[in-house]
Amino acid sequence: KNPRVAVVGATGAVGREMLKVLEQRDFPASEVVPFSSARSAGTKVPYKGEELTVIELKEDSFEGFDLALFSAGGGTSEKFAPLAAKAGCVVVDNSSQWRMDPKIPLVVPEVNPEDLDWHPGIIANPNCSTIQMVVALKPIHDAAKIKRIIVSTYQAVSGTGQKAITELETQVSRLFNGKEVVPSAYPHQIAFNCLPHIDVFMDNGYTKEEMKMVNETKKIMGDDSIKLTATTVRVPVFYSHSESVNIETEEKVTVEECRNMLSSFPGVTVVDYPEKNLYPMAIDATGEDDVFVGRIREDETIENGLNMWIVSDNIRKGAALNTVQIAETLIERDLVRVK
Ligand code: A2P
Ligand code: 11C
Repeated sequence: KNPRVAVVGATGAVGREMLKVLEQRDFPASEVVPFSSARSAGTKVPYKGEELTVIELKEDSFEGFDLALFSAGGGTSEKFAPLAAKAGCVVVDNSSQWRMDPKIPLVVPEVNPEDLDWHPGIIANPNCSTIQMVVALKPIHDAAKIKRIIVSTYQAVSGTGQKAITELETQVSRLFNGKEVVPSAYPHQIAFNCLPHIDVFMDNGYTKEEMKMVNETKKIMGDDSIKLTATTVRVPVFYSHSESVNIETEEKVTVEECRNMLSSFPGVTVVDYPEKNLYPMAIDATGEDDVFVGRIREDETIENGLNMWIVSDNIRKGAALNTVQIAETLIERDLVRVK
């Protein structure tokens, strides 16, 4: 028997992509039902050639469901994920609400699928900028133990949601027509600009996005000894996050060995042909499933160091696809009880 699946936040940027990914991967569901807040209840979303009617999420919405995929913000997950779990659903949650809870597994299927085995009804999907980095670094960590990571990100506006996608479009168009822009999704103009500010500032001077990368990486890799420091930057790109990553390893890894390791790792494509001007780019990664890695080169200032450039579609592998892959892995490992 196939699970009956609730998609919570189905009208959002990630929720819509979840429906698309479920359809593209022919996910074995007996039924897929989209939920949103009262604001968009009654609107239609496309799925498998049909238009599904979006239903308002209520406390008793989860009766009769086996699996619930959430992407409707932390507040919605805080309130509704425990209700869904209580109703017998397995929840895969894309918000930051449960990620650092020691009782909740935080999973990237290529990296730590075994952590699904101890799920208590809720599984957390990591932050997009963390997911693409750990997929690329996992084979290197296994082979040579990563001691330290220095990462700077170049993140697309779609990470903020639909309102920021619209804001970048509007600002570009208004500026070209000589009109003024009034920032709303961000504290400053995002068109033709870079903001070293993602999510809120914390007491230590880092942003929450930067601290998510630090803490989530350790939890997913199952290694608290990895040192990580991050600078996260919003850039005027619609889709796909790019990352400049510097690592220091315990054992030596040559550029050639790194390319080989990454090429044979599931979910990674190496694009590294500088002589042909070929390297990963946001516009090429968008709509794709893989994490793309290039510009692999030795850090000549330390004994065992590498630099690389990691790009992936933040809405797909960074959110919707990873969530659906977690659901698929749960089914493969027989961890969903279909009522
Ligand atoms: P709605 O369209 O009704 O606001 P995005 O991140 O792109 O802005 O999308 C957020 C998604 O989360 C939307 O589908 C939104 O629905 C949904 N959402 C927000 N708040 C709630 C809530 N309290 N209950 C259910 N869905 C919610
Ligand atoms: C961004 N990484 O690009 C954020 C979006 O914790 O799931 C995802 C936030 C999160 O703005």
